[in-house]
Amino acid sequence: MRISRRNFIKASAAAGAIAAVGCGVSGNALAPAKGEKKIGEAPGKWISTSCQGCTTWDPIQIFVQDGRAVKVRGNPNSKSNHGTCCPRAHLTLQQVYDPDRVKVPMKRTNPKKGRGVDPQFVPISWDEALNTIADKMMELRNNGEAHKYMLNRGRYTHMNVLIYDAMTKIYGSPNNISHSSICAEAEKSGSFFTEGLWDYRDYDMVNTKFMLIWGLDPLSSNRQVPYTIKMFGDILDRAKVVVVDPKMNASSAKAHDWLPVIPGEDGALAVAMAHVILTEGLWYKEFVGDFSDGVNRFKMGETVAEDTFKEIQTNGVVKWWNIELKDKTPEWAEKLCGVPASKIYQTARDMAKAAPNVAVWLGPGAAMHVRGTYSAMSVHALSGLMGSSDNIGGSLAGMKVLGNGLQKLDGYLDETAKKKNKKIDQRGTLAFPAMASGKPGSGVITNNLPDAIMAKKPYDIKMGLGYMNNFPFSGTGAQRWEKMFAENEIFYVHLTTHASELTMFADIVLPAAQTTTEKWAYLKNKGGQFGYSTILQPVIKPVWDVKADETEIPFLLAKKFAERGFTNLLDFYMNEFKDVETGKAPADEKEFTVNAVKYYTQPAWANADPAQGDVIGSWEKFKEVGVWNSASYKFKGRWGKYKTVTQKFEFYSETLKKALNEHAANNKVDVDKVLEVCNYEARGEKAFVPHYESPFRYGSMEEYPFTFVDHKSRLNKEGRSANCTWYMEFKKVDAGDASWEDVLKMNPADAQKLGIADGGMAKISSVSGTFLTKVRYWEGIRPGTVAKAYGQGHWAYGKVASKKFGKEAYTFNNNELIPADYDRLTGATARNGGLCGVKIEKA
Ligand SMILES: Nc1nc2c(c(=O)[nH]1)N[C@H]1C(S)=C(S)[C@@H](COP(=O)(O)OP(=O)(O)OC[C@H]3O[C@@H](n4cnc5c(=O)[nH]c(N)nc54)[C@H](O)[C@@H]3O)O[C@H]1N2
Ligand SMILES: Nc1nc2c(c(=O)[nH]1)N[C@H]1C(S)=C(S)[C@@H](COP(=O)(O)OP(=O)(O)OC[C@H]3O[C@@H](n4cnc5c(=O)[nH]c(N)nc54)[C@H](O)[C@@H]3O)O[C@H]1N2
Ligand SMILES: [Mo]
Repeated sequence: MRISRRNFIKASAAAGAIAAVGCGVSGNALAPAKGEKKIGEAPGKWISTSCQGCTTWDPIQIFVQDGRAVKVRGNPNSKSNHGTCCPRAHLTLQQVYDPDRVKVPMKRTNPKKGRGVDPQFVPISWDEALNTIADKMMELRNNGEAHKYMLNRGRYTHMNVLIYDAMTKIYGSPNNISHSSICAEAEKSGSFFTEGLWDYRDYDMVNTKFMLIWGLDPLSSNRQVPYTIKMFGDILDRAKVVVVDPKMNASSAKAHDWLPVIPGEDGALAVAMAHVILTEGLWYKEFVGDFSDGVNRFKMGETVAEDTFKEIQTNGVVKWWNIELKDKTPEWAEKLCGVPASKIYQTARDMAKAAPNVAVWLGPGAAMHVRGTYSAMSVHALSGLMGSSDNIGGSLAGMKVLGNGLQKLDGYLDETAKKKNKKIDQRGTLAFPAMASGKPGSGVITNNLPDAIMAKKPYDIKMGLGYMNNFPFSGTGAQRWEKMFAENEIFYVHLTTHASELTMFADIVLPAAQTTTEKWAYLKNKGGQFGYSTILQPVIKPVWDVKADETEIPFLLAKKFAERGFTNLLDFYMNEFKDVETGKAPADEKEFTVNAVKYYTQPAWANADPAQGDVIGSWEKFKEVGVWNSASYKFKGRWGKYKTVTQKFEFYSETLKKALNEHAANNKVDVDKVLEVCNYEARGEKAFVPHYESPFRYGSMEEYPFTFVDHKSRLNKEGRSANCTWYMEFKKVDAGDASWEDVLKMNPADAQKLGIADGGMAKISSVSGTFLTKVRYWEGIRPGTVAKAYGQGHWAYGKVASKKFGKEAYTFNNNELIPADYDRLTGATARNGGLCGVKIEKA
């Protein structure tokens, strides 16, 4: 090999470009338009917008030439991504120009519903579509059944308040149901029940000296993907990086150490680390405090008197020790979690050496378990012991992002809208505490909808409107969603770019504007120590006859309601969304949309105080720069003011105790009964401290000896990129995966024992069913476990994603294999933590 690295890169970049143009790309985004100049020859312009590929909500810019979007980059004005984007932002081009998009409104003419049943969609006008929807909604309302209408929200922008909140509430239904609990809700309980933060965290990648990445792969997914890709090399130079994940991933491939935990045993590993930190006197004294006489009484197996320890920023460290930690040695943990005791000691000691500049990055892999609240708390409690909560190099809350919230709706609610009806998802019932922000019954339980609706408990549902969601694919126990739609008369409307699985059950399909490229909106997020507000705008003329899901469609429906005598929603939209500069009321749905974005973002773009963040000056300038950055993070601002019951970082969670007691009282039982019904092991005081719970598993070890590990692909934009050829072509960027394939990754030792060849076929079965899959040998997965990336296995969506559109998938969807269950304290869907036992046989 005589080729230099630089020349090699040049050569491969050229080959890549040829492949991209020549491979029959969906829509051929890069091909010159007829009679126009080639890329590079005609003038063009970078336009600011935001990637909607994941919850990073990355500020980006798109280069537009002759009205075509041709290239994507990170927005250089962003302080959170430093002008970078991740591989997925580029897929936007194929999404918007995908020839398989829904191009006009359609209605179903075949009343029969089911997988493989042709809906016999026929094109209709926007007017007919909106009239039909408005008639149905008004009919329900006039019959006193407004609550039998539900709004389903999948991915969204912050404009969702107009359709998700305002439209649903003013119309008079309690059922605005989001996807949050099939997302990563259980993770939030880790920081909430310890430090009162019901949110995802930011992690200080600039200053961290030890990074413990636990149950996620931040180079591939999570919420700061571009920034992590940019920073990871620096972090490796400065800090020790350790990854806890049953399978190797992009981060552990580079990290100093990888602890391949047995799925679901995270709690054992975490409490054993805490045990080492306490017995060896390694906690961060300035945060946690110390024994009054400086003598460490944390000795294996020994109870400690509470009054001997004086805590500073924390609550209950001695209680935690006495109730849970005193016997939880690394030797005990090793047998459960599969990580050698020596590694547990070493990791705890190395981490403590770096305290308080320690980032314990908690991800869904350690939280979205059946007993996930407690593993999430156990992992996050390490940030307390390290004094790294809200500290330099540690785990941070967000900076305030300036913006206006949803206006008050009270004046627009009539008798129907004021009626108190229960929500359909059974939140707040004994088996579903769903304690978002510690309030019982306040969290959504998305994936329980099929069961609740089929049982008609609390009642039946007659109509649904969903946007940017695909629950029959994205929810575990996916079969239940299909059954619900096939067997119940639910008039369903889908606002979508593609005919996905959910669309195939719809009665009306409305072509939605593609979020990143065709729609006005904004998003708020945090990353790299800054908060930000980032704009989305139509960078091109919409490719098809589409409308914006969160703004234009509800506005047009409001007009239709008004024509039918119900004016409240239109009144709200007309009165509250005058142009903030001219005071002019919106003339149509387009003006309404821009007025609304302008109104919600005004405090940011009009900000004049540099202490708050960027001073942009005008709406025009905001559209150009695309992003408003807050001032940088103020460390330790929350010390002494945590939003917990004690205002301290709680190792003994008075906050969880209060919430559990409230839920028990609501249901006239005691806390132990709640824990029993909700399938937790703790009883008594243990329920209030981070502690170990054994993983709950579907399928016995005898019948289903392997454990299934589900994970995200670097190229997944949740479920939205599956029809891109670039997704398929570059699939090999996921460690262990292959392009144009969806393989089950098996340790060669396991596969050989079963006589399965590398590249051979196998049958995989769980309690939910049996599926065929291709097997790939991979040492990056621990024996006894098998892994497959989530994202493929569509039987609808488009020509690339499915084998026979509307009928057949070329592989299986992980959510058909994984049975539906929950971390009931949060309502979150469990898909990690080893809940899915599987059997593998040679096929
Ligand atoms: N590339 C990509 N990035 C995304 C998204 C996307 O679709 N694609 N979506 C965005 C969204 S909506 C979200 S919610 C976030 C979530 O994304 P992340 O926060 O990164 O988390 P997941 O990939 O859901 O977490 C699964 C990880 O946990 C590991 N795991 C599985 N079981 C266990 C276990 O028992 N213990 C431990 N310790 N680990 C386990 C898996 O191997 C995998 O690495 O990502 C966002 N970013
Ligand atoms: N097994 C497994 N399941 C998972 C995950 C996993 O890691 N493993 N991840 C989970 C997570 S974190 C999340 S957040 C959920 C996401 O799950 P959902 O909220 O259901 O979102 P998507 O699957 O992305 O589906 C979005 C649908 O919207 C449509 N669509 C695509 N682009 C647009 C657009 O621009 N506008 C509109 N209006 N519609 C559009 C398409 O029909 C697409 O199918 O999935 C969850 N499901
Ligand atoms: Mo998510």
